[in-house]
Amino acid sequence: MATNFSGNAHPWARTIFQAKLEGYRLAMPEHEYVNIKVEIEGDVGLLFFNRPTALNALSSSLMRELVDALTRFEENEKIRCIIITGSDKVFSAGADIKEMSTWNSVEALKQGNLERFDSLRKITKPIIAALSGYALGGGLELAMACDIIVAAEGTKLGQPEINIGVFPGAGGTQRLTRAVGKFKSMDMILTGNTITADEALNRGLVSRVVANELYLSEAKKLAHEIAMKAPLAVKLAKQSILKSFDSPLSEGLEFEHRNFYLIMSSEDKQEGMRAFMEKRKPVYSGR
Ligand code: DAK
Repeated sequence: MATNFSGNAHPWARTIFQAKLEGYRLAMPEHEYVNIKVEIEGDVGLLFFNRPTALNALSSSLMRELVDALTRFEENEKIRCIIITGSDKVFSAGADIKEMSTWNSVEALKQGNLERFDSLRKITKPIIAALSGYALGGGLELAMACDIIVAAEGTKLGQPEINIGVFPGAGGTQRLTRAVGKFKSMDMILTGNTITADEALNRGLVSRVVANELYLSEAKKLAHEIAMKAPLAVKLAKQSILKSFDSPLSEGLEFEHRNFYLIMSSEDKQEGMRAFMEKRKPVYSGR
């Protein structure tokens, strides 16, 4: 017999069932976040990791809150760009080693953190990671799952998992290799050594490096700049770029061309081109 969760089921049963449906999102009031903080600045949603005593280690409860907050940002039509950041001292020192030390394979699977990392892929709005201090292990993997990375010049980036008897398991072996190539990726992952923000920039691992005190303001400036563009064009451009990681060139080109045909019917395409010809700034509606 099918279970009807809209009926008299216990509220917790309903919550868990709903969470599974929504891909591990657990709906929680925003004011109950304890491991993150969220702010909305105009059309930009900001998410701050907030576990200073654990150097923003990505515990399961932090990851749950992260997915919840990102889903809210995605659903909020006013938000057009998202920033994920930490503090000046640390973006994130990686997955929570103290928590992970108690897990065997079954427990790790049950926690579902891998699915939480992957859930970033469902967010269609651009996500900027703003790094400062350390971006290590799962912290760097999370940044690499974002769309743009702005780093303070003093940031140390690395995959030190090998030093604690494991290796990057949340996308690091794949995304780092695609960003910096096989040889640098092998060097970083097999030694666990960190690299500087400048080296990361030279290797294509980050988008921009700025003075330490400017990383967040630079990320905000960039986010507001993107937020002013036509939202549908931004969404389809992001989708098309991400497609290039998953497909051969011919398939990627076909995907891009279809998205381009699609955008030709948007109101914002009309507005953008009309505004150009009328020598004024466009006003986009998102349609
Ligand atoms: N987890 C838990 N606590 C951490 C932590 C971490 N990753 N990093 C630091 N802390 C805690 C320290 O234990 C310390 O706590 P107390 O001892 O005071 O209670 C506090 O934060 C301050 O740390 P330190 O005293 O060490 O601070 P320092 O400034 O001296 O050193 C450091 C900063 C970043 C160099 C150092 O803390 C460090 O090396 N941290 C560990 C970095 C690391 O190894 N990261 C990789 C973790 S493994 C997956 C998902 C994710 C992952 C894998 C799979 N699936 C879903 C499948 C990812 C794995 C990882 O990221």
